[in-house]
Amino acid sequence: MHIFIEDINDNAPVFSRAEYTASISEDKSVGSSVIKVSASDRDKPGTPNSQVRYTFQGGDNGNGSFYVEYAGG
Ligand SMILES: [Ca+2]
Ligand SMILES: [Ca+2]
Repeated sequence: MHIFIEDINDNAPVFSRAEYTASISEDKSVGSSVIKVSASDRDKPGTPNSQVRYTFQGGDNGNGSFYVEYAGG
C-alpha cells in the first residue's frame, strides 16, 4: 500500500510588510515603477498552491492610471 502525501493549499500568502505606502511625483514618466511589493507563500514551491497573484484591492488590474505588473512568486 502506498500513501502519497500531497501538498494542500493551506497557507495564505504573507506580505513582507503589513502596510505599503508610496508617493510619486507628477513629473515621473509613464511606466515608472511606483512601488514594489512582495509576498511569500509557504506551500510547496512550483505548485499552484504557492503561486501568488497580485491585483489591486477588489481584484482588478487598475483603473488605467496604475497597473500591476506581475512578477515571480
Ligand atoms: Ca497557498
Ligand atoms: Ca501546504
